[in-house]
Amino acid sequence: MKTTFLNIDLPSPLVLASGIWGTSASLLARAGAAGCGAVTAKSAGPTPRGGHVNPTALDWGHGLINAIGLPNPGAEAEVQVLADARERLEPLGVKLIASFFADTAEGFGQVAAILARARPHLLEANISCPNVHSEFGDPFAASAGSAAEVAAAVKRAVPDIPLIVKLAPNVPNIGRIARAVVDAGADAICAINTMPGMIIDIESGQPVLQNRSGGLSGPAILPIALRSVYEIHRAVPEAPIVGTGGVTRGEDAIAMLMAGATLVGVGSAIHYRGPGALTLIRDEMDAWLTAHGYTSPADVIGLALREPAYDIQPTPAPIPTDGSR
Ligand code: RRO
Repeated sequence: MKTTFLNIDLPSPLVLASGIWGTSASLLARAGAAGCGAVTAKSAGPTPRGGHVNPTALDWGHGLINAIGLPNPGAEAEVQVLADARERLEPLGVKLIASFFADTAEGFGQVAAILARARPHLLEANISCPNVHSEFGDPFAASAGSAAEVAAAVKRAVPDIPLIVKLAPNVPNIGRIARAVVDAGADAICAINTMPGMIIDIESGQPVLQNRSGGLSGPAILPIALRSVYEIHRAVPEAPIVGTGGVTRGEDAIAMLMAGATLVGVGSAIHYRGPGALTLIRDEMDAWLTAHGYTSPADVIGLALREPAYDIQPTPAPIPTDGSR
């Protein structure tokens, strides 16, 4: 299950997605010991934030919805969390991804420069949180121009740590945004963040989340993530992708690789399958690859973009002769 991403060797293609288990060094280390190749910390911003008021998360039956609201200790305090996590992950060979946000492109660069003191292996610019619209306006991921500005500002501030940019699914052409971000200097793409949505409690006639809307994750968004990754791989074949969204089983992760991902992010699956989810998914992937004669996860990357080797012309339905049509 060994994998290479941007010339960095990882013991597994699975990545702990940001926002799940990523709030302390001990949780990040626990995820690292459970089958990940890399773990992503919860996004940190320029200053400490408390996040939104409860209710902030809900299992609505086909997935989760959250509006946690970017709670974090601020970049300066996050440096220690990342440095501790890195030390604990080192013996496992598991790599650390520092996730961060800001409210201006230059701010992204400044936060990245602070977090870089902890020497994370990778940086992930979170330009796609769906839950702070009322404070920050449209996410930077909403347009190619603003997304590219962030990528360029971070690369100027921290040229020597590879940069992943995390994109939003709710755009008309995610491939075009990925192209702009990579042309501006990003090394890789993470897709997707959660999908904006709302759950309404019909007894009170009110949205359940205090923030009213939130981000959907879990099994319901897997097809959205697969399509996004496929479109990005088509538009920017040279950029590796962390395919994230709705991966709950090993088979989902295989589909994500086939869509064009090099690594596979896992988040809500930990809610569904418990702390052992990452190990289960990794072992299921391994078993599927072996059963199908593949020797490495890399063997199936992008398979879904090939022209089908078989005739997929549908057989026309027979035209009824009894006058029924
Ligand atoms: O904290 C959140 O509410 C949050 C973030 Br930063 C994000 O990127 N995605 C999400 O679903 N929730």
